[in-house]
This record gives sequence, structure tokens and C-alpha cells, in this order.
Amino acid sequence: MSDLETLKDNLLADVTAAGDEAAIEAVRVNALGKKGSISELLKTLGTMTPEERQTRGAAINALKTDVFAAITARKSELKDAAIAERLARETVDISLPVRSSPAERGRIHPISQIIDEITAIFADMGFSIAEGPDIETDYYNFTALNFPEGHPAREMHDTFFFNPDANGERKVLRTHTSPVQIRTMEAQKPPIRIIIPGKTYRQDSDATHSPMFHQVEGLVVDTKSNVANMRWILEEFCKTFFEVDNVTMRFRPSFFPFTEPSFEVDIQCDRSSGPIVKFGEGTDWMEILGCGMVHPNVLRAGGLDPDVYQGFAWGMGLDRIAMLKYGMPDLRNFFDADVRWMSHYGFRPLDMPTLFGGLSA
Ligand code: 2U9
Repeated sequence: MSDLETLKDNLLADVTAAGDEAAIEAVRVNALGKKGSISELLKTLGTMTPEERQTRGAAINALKTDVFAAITARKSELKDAAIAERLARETVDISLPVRSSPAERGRIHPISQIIDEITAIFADMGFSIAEGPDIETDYYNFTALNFPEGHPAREMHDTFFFNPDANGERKVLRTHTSPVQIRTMEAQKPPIRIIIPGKTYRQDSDATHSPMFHQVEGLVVDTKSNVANMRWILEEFCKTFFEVDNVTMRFRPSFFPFTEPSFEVDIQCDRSSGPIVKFGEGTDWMEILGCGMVHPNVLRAGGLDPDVYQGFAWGMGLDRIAMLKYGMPDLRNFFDADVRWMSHYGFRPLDMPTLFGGLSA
């Protein structure tokens, strides 16, 4: 057997024995690399006589062609085998349930839900949303709202007072969102149709009172606004909010410094079937809001002439309404940040309340 045949047999045996892509690459370098056995033989072509080149030269070239073909074929075989092995190893279990996205798992707090529901209803009636600061001056929280200095109504609010500042002024945590209405009247001309959702603060804490609570107030000011308009708006609101076709409402005379006349409003309901109250039916009454015609002194404080303009306003506490609408027994849970409570009572983030799609469905 010639030396070329022996070399060919050995190299082809190496090709067959190569078990992975790295091994076949080593065989290639060993045979056809710069200092490989076949490359060294090819270098001898230059020193050959023309006759030798015709016989041995042709044999070396044939050896190179055969070995190169064998290496290429084995390389492709090993590459396919490696892919098949990875496919077998890296399996995906498509029977596993899809994990829900964080946006799906999160929940909207019932208070945020109630605010979204109420703003959807009033936005549909042409109201805008107004906001203002939680830390207020005594003037905006009391004086402008017709609470005289030293009047017992100031104490009724169980106000949180700040220490007096350098000018002796004592700021407060707003006890209602009403200062926002004064700021709005100062800033814009009637007609005014606004609702004001927000946090309010009073020193009070038990199962149905929290020192920080939430209100939505509303204000309408125009030249001819009257009690009948107010009654219609509040009835339309209650029907949509409690998701019933009819409501019976009772307007009882009351007193607030900022409205005259003033009313407390009850809605007919049925409390006979546990914590979730049924509205629009039954023989019980439940107080849901207060309202009245804006006091002339309050219009004046907002920079409006009470001989030209008249307005009405209302206010309701959201925390109690949320407890009633969704059957939650203790207000304090609202502020515990307990994930289990939230996943039970919270609302899906992508189910936005709309009048056409349903408020809380
Ligand atoms: C301006 C003029 C009038 C807002 C009003 C009520 C009646 C009322 C309470 C309901 C439950 C507060 O959270 S609660 O304790 N509110 O009864 N609020 S009229 O009247 C205004 C507000 C601003 C300039």
C-alpha cells in the first residue's frame, strides 16, 4: 500500500471516529490546516518534475478532494445530530397554563373604583373634575365657606391643625373638599359644573370612620340654577350609580354653613338581606349625601354676585358608600394594604367603569 493510500485510510478513519463538531474540526486542521498532513504534501508539488507532478501530484490532489469531501459530509452529519440533540433536550411544556401578566393580576382599590364610577356618571352629564391641595388655609377651609370665627361648626369638623407658621397662620388638613369650589369660583366665570373627588381629614377612627377619608362634592353655578335642577341631577346620579331603574329619594331639611336651604338626602332601600343593601326597593331609608343652594356669602367669597348668580352643591362620603355598595363590613380594611383583601374586594384593572359597558359589572 502506498504512503498516500495509508494516509487516506488513516484520515478517513479519523473522520469516521470524530464524535462531535469540535472533533471533526480537529481532523480538518490536522489534514488540511496550514501545517496539516495533506497541506505539507501539496507544498512538495513545486519541487517535482513534470512527470512526477502528473502521477504523484494528481494522486495528492485526489487525496485532498476525497478527504475534504469526507470531512464536509461528516461535519454536516454532526451538525444535524447536535441540533436534534438540542431539540430533544430543550423541550417546552406547552400544556403549562399561561402565567397571567402583572396588569391582569393587579387590582383597583374599591375607593378608586367608586371615584372612576362617579366621575364617569358626571362626565356624561357635562361636568369637569377639579382638584386642590390637601393642606389648606383656615380661610379656604372655613372662613370663605361661611364658618364665622369661633363658630362651633369649626369644632364639629374635628380638624387636624398644623403648628402656626412664622406669620402665626395655622394651616389645616382640609376637612372637606369644599375649598376647591371656592378656588374654582375665583378662577373661572359661570357657568360652573364641577365635581371634586379627593382625600379629606378629621380626627375620628372606628369601624365606620377613618381619620383620612374620601369625598366627592359637586357644584353648579349659573344664573338660574335651582333646587329642582339639583334634585334631577342627584336622582339621575343615584339611579346610574346604584344600577337601578327607579329610586325614591327623601330630602330632609338640614343645616350646613355653606348652603341655604340645606338638605340631607335619604334613598329608599332594603336592608333585610344582610350586609349588601338593595336600592330602589324596600321599606328602609339610608342617608347618602347632603346638599343645598350655595349660601350668598359663599358666592361672594368666590367673587360672584349673588344677585346675578345662584348655585347648588352637594357632598358625599365615599368610604361608607363603597362599603354599602360592595358589602364590606369594616372601613379600616380599606387602608391595611392587605393583598388578600385587595384580591377579594379589588376590581380588575382593564374593566374600566363606563356608562355603556356597565359601572361595576
Ligand atoms: C361650596 C358651596 C357649597 C357641599 C356640601 C354637603 C352638603 C354634605 C357631607 C356628606 C358626607 C360631607 O363626607 S361627608 O361627611 N357633605 O352634606 N356638602 S352641601 O357644599 C358646598 C361646597 C362648596 C363653595
